[in-house]
Amino acid sequence: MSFTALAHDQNRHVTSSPTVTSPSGTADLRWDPRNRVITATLHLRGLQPRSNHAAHIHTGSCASMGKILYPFKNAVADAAGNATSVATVKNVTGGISAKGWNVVVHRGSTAQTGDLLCGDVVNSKRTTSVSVPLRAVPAMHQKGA
Ligand SMILES: [Cu+2]
Repeated sequence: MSFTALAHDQNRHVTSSPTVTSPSGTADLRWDPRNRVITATLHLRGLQPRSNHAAHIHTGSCASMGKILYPFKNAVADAAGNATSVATVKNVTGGISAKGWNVVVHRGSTAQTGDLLCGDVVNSKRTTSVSVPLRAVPAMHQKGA
């Protein structure tokens, strides 16, 4: 974010062009050992307004993504490009994996649209609550699933 002073050029009326932001977000995973349910909540920002994104927990890592493990409800951005989505996963006896999971937000409404954001789930202390930062997936890593 830069706050460079804008030249006040009266001849170039600047209409409300949207601020260019890059997508980012977090995924908060919480495991309740009593009912063995993982509740995962995506918080996304910087999306295209009204865009629709498939999101999943995949096996593997962001660098080497595996198959879909748990689906989120599709995340639908509001007019400001923000979105939230929840996944509820039942019968998880082992809790949040120490490694080998990653959270993926896809570019469009299906898993075949490529990968927009990804974050590796790291839970080496085996806690019941993990916050996963999501980062843009470089185009070179696009696999489309
Ligand atoms: Cu996926």
